[in-house]
Amino acid sequence: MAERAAAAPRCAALVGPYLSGKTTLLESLLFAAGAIGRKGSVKEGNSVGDAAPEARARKMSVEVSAASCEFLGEQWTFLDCPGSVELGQETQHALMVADAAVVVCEAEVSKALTISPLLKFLDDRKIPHMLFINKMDISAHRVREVLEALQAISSRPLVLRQVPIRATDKSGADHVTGYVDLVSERAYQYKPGQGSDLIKVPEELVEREQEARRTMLESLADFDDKLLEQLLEDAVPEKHAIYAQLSKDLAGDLIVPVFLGAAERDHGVRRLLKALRHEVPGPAETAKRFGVKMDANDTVAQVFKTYHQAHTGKLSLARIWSGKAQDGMSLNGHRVGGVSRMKGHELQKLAAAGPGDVVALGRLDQVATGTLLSASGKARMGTPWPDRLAPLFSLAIETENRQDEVKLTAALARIVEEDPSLSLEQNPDTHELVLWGQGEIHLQIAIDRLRLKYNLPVKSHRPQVNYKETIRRGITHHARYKRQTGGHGQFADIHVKIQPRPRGTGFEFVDEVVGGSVPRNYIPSVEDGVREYMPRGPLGFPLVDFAVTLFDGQYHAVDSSDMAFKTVARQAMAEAMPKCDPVLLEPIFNVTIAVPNDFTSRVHGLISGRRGQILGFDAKEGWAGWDEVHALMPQSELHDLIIELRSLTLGVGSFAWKFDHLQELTGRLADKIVEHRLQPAH
Ligand SMILES: Nc1nc2c(ncn2[C@@H]2O[C@H](COP(=O)(O)OP(=O)(O)OP(=O)(O)O)[C@@H](O)[C@H]2O)c(=O)[nH]1
Ligand SMILES: [Mg+2]
Repeated sequence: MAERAAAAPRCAALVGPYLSGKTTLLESLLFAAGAIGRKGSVKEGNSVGDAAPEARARKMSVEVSAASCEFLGEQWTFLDCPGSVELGQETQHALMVADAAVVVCEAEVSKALTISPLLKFLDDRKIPHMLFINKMDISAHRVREVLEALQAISSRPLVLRQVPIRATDKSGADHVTGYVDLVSERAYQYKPGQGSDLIKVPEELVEREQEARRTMLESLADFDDKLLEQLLEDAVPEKHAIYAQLSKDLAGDLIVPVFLGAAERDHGVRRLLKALRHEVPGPAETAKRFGVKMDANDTVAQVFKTYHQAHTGKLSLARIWSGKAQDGMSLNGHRVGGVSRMKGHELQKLAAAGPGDVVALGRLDQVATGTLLSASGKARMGTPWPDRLAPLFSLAIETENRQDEVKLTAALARIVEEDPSLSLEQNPDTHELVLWGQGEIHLQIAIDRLRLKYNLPVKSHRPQVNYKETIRRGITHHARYKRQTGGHGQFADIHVKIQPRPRGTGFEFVDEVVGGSVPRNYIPSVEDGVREYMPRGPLGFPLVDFAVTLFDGQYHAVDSSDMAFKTVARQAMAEAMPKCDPVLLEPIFNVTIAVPNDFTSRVHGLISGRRGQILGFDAKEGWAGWDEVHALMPQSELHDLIIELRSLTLGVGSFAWKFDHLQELTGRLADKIVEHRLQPAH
């Protein structure tokens, strides 16, 4: 390969399904680059990625970890992203600054589908990406089969860059011992912890190698007329031309190169690192791809992750698009308190960082993840920042120790700042503090964080459903309140008409008093009394959709008061409402479930099994091979819907929801809910 000037610092995101080996790959990449002397592992809890205690405890990544290193004189930052579908927002944010993504997946046919939403995200934004098929050491499938399964879900052509060399051991088991590189046509034998040995292409592989090479070249020829001509004439294209074409097609997200390996054994990792070095575009091209509008001499940086750490305070992880970021400078009007490179939890202070660098900017207290910072304050981003993921799962939480409540609010604010796909709701009906997120694991991680990082143990439980109640029958009622206590007494007397109102029209208070039987100034007190009763009707739930008309009453010149009229109104409601045929109302949501169409019929079963009503289904716009099923479903059935939906769909199914209406609920289910509500414990 020809000598070239060192490229600007580049950044690659390691993404892909849960437990596919991204954090292990990061460790191996850092080791191969010489950035760490000894390899740690996820199992032993000493890897560079996953340094947070919540990650160590679960042996999974819980947030993005950044690690910068130098490889052959060039600066790299790898962003090790969590694979769990519940932590997808982290991955999306990392991808918004990366020059390329390495999609790490397992050599498993049945798991191919799991990368489908990720590929969609990458292709929608034309983010260059390659596949690293990991765990080749334990794969039971042929590369060809895995590739076929992956190709079925990739809208871009996959271009295999290596073919494996296999050998049979004494027990008769088949192992990958090396690979043939399809561009250089060189064969390598893996050696643990070191660069592979160059060997002769094994005799029996020559034919397969030739065929795979031809397939690779044909894929490239689709994007280059000259190459197409050469292939048609059976001419052998030059290697440097092939490399140039590969870089160009990767940069344009036209093809997806595929590499093979086993991160845990360092197999194929140096090859991957070299491919990154030669083929990944630099920060200037990436900023252009994202449509960053900036002045050449401005300092511009994109914040894509926020950390709160005990010893450093707030850190805003940012990619510098242009200019020089320095301690003490002002970005968007905020003063930068330190610039450091990260390697897991290790920080290395820098005097300044330049274009392409990924650095933690200290103490930008007012700056949120997703902010494009600039010295001028004028830089703008073209590609919109990904939307905050809509919440899918919730738990009501409370501190184990009552005196911690104030601390809880502050800690949760930080946790939500670190992970915007979490949110909080103070439910006005049930008075619960509800934590919303993407799934059960997502919330458990947040709860771990409260305990481990903020020393705040919390209890969690399934949130209550926002049941309401209404009446089905109207009556008129007369109520009188009279007390004689010492000096002057209390007196109020009213006649009210109570009537049901149509669903969704709420409460109405009507004043039909004539001739001053209830003086003007007491009428608002009557309404107040009625409203005071409303949060807890005869069935124990908030009352909605009814009208109270005050049409007559009596007062006493001395003994009547606002308080007396308020009390009599409350009393009237308590006496009359149980006679108005009260009925429970349950919230019904409009739900849209999105799944690959192989699963559509299962989703129908899922909906009907949860008292849902299917409204119809159609193809999901912009998502080849996916359906959307529309349904009405009761809120009480939505709590763990995402859990069952994911287990039915290899984790890729998701849903959107919004409140639709309240619907009467009668029969045994309603009786049980009311009975539970009216228990003395409540
Ligand atoms: N056999 C084998 N196991 C591997 C390989 N790479 C990783 N593993 C194992 O796979 C498991 C998951 O590895 P991680 O590196 O934590 O995977 P990850 O993709 O970072 O996981 P998440 O970030 O939680 O999605 C660990 O037990 C690793 O030891 C490999 O090449 N071969
Ligand atoms: Mg990981």
